[in-house]
Amino acid sequence: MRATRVKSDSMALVLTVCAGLAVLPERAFTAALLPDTTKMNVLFILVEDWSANTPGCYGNPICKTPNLDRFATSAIRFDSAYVQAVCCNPSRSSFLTGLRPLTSRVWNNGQEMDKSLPPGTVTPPEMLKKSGFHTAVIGKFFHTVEYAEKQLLAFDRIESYGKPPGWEGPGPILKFPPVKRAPRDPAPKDKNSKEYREWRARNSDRYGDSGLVPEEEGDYRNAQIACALLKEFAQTKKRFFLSVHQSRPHTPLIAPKKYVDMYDPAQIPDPPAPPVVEESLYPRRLTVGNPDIFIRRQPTPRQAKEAIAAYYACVSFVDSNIGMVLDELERQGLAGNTIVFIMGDHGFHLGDHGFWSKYSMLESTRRAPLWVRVPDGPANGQVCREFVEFVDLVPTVGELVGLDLPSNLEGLSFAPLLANPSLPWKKAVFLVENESNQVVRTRGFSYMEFGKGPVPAALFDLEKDPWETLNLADDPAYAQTRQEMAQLLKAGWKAALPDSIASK
Ligand SMILES: [Ca+2]
Repeated sequence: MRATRVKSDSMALVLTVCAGLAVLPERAFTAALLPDTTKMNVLFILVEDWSANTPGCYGNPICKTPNLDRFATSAIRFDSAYVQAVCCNPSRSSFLTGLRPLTSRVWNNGQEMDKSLPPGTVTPPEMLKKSGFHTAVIGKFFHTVEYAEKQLLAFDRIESYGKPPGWEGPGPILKFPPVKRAPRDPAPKDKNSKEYREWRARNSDRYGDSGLVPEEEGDYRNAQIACALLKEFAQTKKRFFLSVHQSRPHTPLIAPKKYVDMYDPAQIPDPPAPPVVEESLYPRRLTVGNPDIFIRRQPTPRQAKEAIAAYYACVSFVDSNIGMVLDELERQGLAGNTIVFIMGDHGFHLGDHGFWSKYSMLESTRRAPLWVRVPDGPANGQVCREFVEFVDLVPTVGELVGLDLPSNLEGLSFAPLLANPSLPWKKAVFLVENESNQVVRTRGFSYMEFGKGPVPAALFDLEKDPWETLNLADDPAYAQTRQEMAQLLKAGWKAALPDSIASK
């Protein structure tokens, strides 16, 4: 049930500061310290395959993200935000339903979301449309149109993306000149064929100059469409939910030359975890290989640096596009009445462990960037280092804008952290690769269980070994830790809820 809200006032803020958190404030009390968000718009900016190690405000000294860094000064940046699945479809199917992968029944890219979800599951566009929002999406939201036809029908406007059968919304708000580019050969139908694998390698396994100017790029155009829609929303005064997608830095790692030229590969450090993966560390990847770039092979050290530089170029290009949208939000006078979420859909390995993809249960896959700005939020500009999970997104949006949410959600609204980012919160985060391979991460350790294969479990001491290179599962000195982590994994997410919530 949603907390009764009151407009924040200076007295309430003073009370929190004086309380000093010696006693955990009531959840409703904390959330009530936020401004009244129940009439606000919602803007989502979703970015594909985005390593949390890359934005400047996340501590990267090389990758340039001036717009995101500036946005971070007016938002909460979540430093410990974790996805629940190892790749796109299951991660999105989780954070866009509020269900974990073993409940959504989607844990790989081949499982069709709308055929798998438990009956009665509703997603943000459906909930928000029912609540009177004008719902608009630009580019990808769910993994594919085919996997979410019913859910996509809830969008009043679909731009720059396929339309589900029966959708009858308006045509494109902007018309763009055609782009001259080398024709892309169509994908072979049989996804298990050798021809399909070769096609995928041709289209994904490359990096560098895209050969296009920004104005010709889909991601730039998505940002332009967003600006046009924001202008329309400002004029019509519709209460809106708008999702804007950026397809970079997903492979191929190509961007307009001006962004590629920002980085000198010689200045890029080697990947921080060695490319040779011992079988005792992490078994599955040895047989699968990298499916996105450097497919089934390893780059030379020089190629690795070039690819990382190209990934940074893609991130800087995305940053520029996001800046365009955020500036328009200001220009149209909507920033003061719009909650903004900027987020990846999962992380990406940039050569650590020799991985150049997602699909692992390691930190590079499971951690993703997340910023949230509630206009005039009392803690804006701060960093939240508490654990949040992407499955918390639906409950959070629901609490902020006042939705009636289903009772079976498996996340927890982190709205209280938007008022006070230091509030003691979740004790652990959880992610699965499938029904048998799972991980739990606490502040000090990550612990994985593998249902099959030669290595049944992996334990990493994240204080001493943040890049997870030394499996301590069989180290007698860590026997008790292993037992505790195994118990926590078995007990699951409810056992890791904040004490203030768990005791209710
Ligand atoms: Ca993705």
